[in-house]
Amino acid sequence: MNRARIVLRLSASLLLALCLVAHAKPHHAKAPPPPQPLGPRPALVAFADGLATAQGWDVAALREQLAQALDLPKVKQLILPAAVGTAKNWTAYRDRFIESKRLDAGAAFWAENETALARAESQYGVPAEIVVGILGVETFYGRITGGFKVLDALATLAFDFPSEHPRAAERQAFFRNELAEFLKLCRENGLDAADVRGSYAGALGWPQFMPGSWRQHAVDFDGDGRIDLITSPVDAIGSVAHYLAEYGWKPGEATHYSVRLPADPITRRRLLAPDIKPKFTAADLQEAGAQPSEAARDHVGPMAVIELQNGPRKPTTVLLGTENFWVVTRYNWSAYYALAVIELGQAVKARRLQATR
Ligand SMILES: [Ca+2]
Repeated sequence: MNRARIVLRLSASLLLALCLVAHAKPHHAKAPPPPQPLGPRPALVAFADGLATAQGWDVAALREQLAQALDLPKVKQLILPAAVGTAKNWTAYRDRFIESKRLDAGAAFWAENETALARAESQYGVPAEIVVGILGVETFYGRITGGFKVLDALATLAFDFPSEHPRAAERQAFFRNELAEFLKLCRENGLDAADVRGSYAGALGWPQFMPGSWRQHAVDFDGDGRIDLITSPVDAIGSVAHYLAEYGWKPGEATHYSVRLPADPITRRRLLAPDIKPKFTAADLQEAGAQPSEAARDHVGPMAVIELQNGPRKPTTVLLGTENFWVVTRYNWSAYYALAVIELGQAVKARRLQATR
């Protein structure tokens, strides 16, 4: 027999075998089962009865609507925190947001909404670039607002929250409240709850407000008589500025400064301990051996010493966050998020000035 042919045939059967092995792998075995309705479980029924009674809604209809909501496995997976020990990387995080396409979109958004941004700035004291930074990081200026059915996502997290989450009980209670807020919001704004889409956690529209934040902080900024964060960028602009103002934005105050920390590890640890909470005056920092920038030395009010990791090997990024930096973290509890918002806003502003020059 021709030796080459044997090799060929062997190879062919080996290939076939490899294909079979590959296809036998669990993720090829079968498609995941389609999501199932939550059904009339006791906690859901009690919630529906309590909410419908308090609001004067049809009890049976709400029970039915919630029982038919789908229990989404993907949502339960996404709500779990990232694995412990994963080194964060500010440089990589920054590059995801401060990139050419988003800067172009931001400059176009600013040009289209110049009047509304200026009006929000004069009314609430929040600079246009911060609002532009938030809307760019959250949804790429309304392009990515989430594809999950919010009713299903919130019902999943309200009644089938993954028990392996470290703060499962607290988070489940939070999402039960957000579900109630969502149902009220839909009735108040004439939205069909079954149709509204958003993030896996139920965040909505251009600014990705949670339903409770929408009801508490959103404003009708285009004056059409309704608050619409899903299709009105102008309502989104006013609402973001109003939200930050309500959390204590100080007009005219910087968001952050540069600093050099002392080498002594015990002092560094003490300065970093309050994390994003502004606790130290410029004098406190200098007394501890830190070297705040000249502008930071003139800053009145407390500052936070913030350290951002740049992967496992590169030196960290260190800065002083003011109370305004802290206000940005009220939108999303993360120094990485806040700095990305601030730097995106600055970069869009620079691109805009370049374009108009
Ligand atoms: Ca409106």
